[in-house]
Amino acid sequence: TPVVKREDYAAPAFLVDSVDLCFDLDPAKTRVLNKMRLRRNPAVAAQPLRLDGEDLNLARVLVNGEGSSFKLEGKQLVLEKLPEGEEPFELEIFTTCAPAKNSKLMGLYVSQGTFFTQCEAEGFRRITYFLDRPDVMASYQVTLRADKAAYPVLLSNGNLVEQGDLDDGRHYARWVDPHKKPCYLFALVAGQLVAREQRIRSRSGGEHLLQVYVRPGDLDKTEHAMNSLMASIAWDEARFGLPLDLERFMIVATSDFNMGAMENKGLNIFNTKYVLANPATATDADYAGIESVVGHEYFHNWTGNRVTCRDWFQLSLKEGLTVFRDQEFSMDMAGSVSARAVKRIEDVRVLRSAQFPEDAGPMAHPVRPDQYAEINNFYTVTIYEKGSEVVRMQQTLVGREGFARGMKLYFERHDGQAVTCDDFAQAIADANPDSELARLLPQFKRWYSQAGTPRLHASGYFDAEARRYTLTLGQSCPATPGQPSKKAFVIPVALGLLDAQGREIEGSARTVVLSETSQTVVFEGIDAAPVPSILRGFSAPVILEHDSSDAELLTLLAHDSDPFNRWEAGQRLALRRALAAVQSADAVHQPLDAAYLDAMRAILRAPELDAAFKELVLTLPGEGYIAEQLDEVDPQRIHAVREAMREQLAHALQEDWIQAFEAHQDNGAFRPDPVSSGRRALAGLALNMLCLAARENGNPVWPGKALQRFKDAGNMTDRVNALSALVGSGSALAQPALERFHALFKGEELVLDKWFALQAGAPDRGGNILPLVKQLMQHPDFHLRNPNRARSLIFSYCNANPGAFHRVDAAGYRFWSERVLEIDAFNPQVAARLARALDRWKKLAEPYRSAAREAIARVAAKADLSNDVREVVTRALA
Ligand code: HT7
Ligand code: ZN
Repeated sequence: TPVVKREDYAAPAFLVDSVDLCFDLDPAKTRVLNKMRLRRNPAVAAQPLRLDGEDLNLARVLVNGEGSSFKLEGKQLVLEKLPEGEEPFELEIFTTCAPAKNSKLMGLYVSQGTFFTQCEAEGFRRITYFLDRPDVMASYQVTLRADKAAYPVLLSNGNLVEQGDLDDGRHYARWVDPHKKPCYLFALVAGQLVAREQRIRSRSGGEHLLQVYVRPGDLDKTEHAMNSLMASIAWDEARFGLPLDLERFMIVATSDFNMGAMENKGLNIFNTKYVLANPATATDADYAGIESVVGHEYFHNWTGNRVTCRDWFQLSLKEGLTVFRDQEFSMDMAGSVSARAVKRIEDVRVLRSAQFPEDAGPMAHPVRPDQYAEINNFYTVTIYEKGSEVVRMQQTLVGREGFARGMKLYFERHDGQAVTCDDFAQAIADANPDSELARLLPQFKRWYSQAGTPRLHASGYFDAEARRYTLTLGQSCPATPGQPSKKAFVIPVALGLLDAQGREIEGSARTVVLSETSQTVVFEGIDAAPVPSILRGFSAPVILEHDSSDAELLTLLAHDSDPFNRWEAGQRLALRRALAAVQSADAVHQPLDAAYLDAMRAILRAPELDAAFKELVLTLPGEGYIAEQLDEVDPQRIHAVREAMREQLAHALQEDWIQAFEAHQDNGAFRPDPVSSGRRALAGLALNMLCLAARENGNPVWPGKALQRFKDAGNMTDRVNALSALVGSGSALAQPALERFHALFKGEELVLDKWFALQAGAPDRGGNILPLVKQLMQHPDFHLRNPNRARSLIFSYCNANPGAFHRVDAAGYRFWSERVLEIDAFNPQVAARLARALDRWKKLAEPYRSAAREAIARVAAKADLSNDVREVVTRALA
């Protein structure tokens, strides 16, 4: 497969001033008339015009109104004889495409009778021939024509300037976007939709119309999305001084979408999962997801749309920055210090359980990659989540106000431009010339160029006589594909010292900027050996290696003023026990000791701690995270150990779980705020634990209570928690409850996704999950072509249920390879995501390792594989 290299970037030979698109929408054959005004780029030597196109039928090409010669070279349309000189010229291209046959969901497609587009990264070329690259920004006018009864709503970017009826029951709408944009931000929607509307006046006095479009019948599920949009607008103005620059801002929901949502200018298109919610159908996690994705797409309006990427290697310029912004938004919305910490812990959990493995595996790449075969494979946790951490470190190094100043300078310099990650970091540094970031900028930027998760080594030495504590910090970073050795990073390490009683030692808290391979930090006037709290708030995306004793970790867990490190101490204690049990030669038996269980009991009982925080502390590190700590992974053993730990926690703390469950019942109206959702989360965990304990002792009381709660629940969070307590503990009541759940939510697509996911992700008892997944594939509600449904069943099994997926008989891997190939035939992007499930196969113990390699080789052996899947499996086998 040919690769695209960052070093090969060249400015476009032609610039597009304006685009006038006219669509005659028809599912079988849509006609697209594209009239462009182009001119040669004076900065680039004369060369033919090469336009990208894919799956298009070309009917006509006119230059300045006259027929013109052209060539089709591969997928490109090449025009050699164009007017010389710098004068603009008109290029008219007439093509057709077949939206109803578009199963890739890229370009123009039909979902449940409605037309949608998805153009990022390279989907616009599936609509018309174009210079499909983000550094070509143009003004767009769009005319949509369609049957009025079938497609009463016709939407595109910008402002509606004209609409009316045509002959034969057709109608039209004309939209003009006042802002120049790259073609990946183009969008259209046409279909039977209804909108929740809201008029707002912004801080600066501008009037705006906000609309959330959904299918008729879904309007009662749009309130939270609209509230989230209004909150996002207010937040961006208050925190960064960035106003809404459009009269009209629209969100449209579709059930068929490859990703979460898309930030098309003024016309965001969303997966229904991130729009629709009411208390009966959506969980607290769904509500939080909607707030963060609505925020994310809205924040792109500045970070991505007003200032966009020069090329796709700079993707993190917009994605890392926008994730950072949505994380900060959710934290600010959460309010209290504790709720902010809960959000931070959740974000770090995602980073460590998904991005760290990516950075250690065959798909490892820098935040600004150097090459790709398929850009769609690079919408990764590295670009998004690690990219966000890289922005966060910049904020840490210049301070919150300094960062806001840097953002201001970034927009002053680059509004309306397509720029690079270098431009961003330069603006933040230039606005803060006296900062550590400015001093160390070239070195700091290694975070963009070097892949891999750095290790932060810490060791302390206490000199009682000198009353001095010396902390030595060192760093190293493992090799990654194509990068055998790494240079030192700039690592901001927030830290502080506690005394033996757990009190913060005054004046000890600071942020040390580690830029050498080793540095020492000296604390004078220390009376007794302190307990260091290192990497507070997870101040850098690194793996901390520090030999803390259990006693030190218990002190941190009980007393640290930094909630993140309090939680982290609990995770380390659990991890230590999990690893000891996994690595021991003995049969798995009660991996937890009294010290750990007592500490957890104390947390559960602590009156000053919030329920949400308790739930996080009492949740054990995931199986994937445990696996990452090991050189050789036996997924079954890890699963058995973690299950044994859960059962022990369930038994040992039974009285406290009962207390926690009973003390966290809310009967009032459902509100998805951090306090109430935290209470539901803890009650849910408690119920889970109580059902697990009941499994051992055969006591039917708690499964019975769980069933009752499942039936009576006033909201989806409580209902699904009760159901998963029954399913997770293998209760006999699980099956009837699942049937009831299905009957209750028959027409609710997003709830049915939960139903499939819950079953595919259930603990495997005797190898029963794979046959169940296969059986569920035959269920009338299962549709492989719908990405949400495919994810809910197939991905939940292959990616999120290691104990069931990694089977000694290799049947899980066979199933995986069959599904990758089956999906690749119609939707390569989704197939390539699934293909990543075996990324870490080289770490597996036998017999898993050989079987996994064989399964990957089986996929790679297929001749007509997509670029997407080909890149993933080739890297995996390298
Ligand atoms: N910027 C959006 C990326 C996206 C996307 C990329 C490839 C294929 C389909 C896609 N749908 C959305 C999403 C975002 O980060 O906001
Ligand atoms: Zn984004």
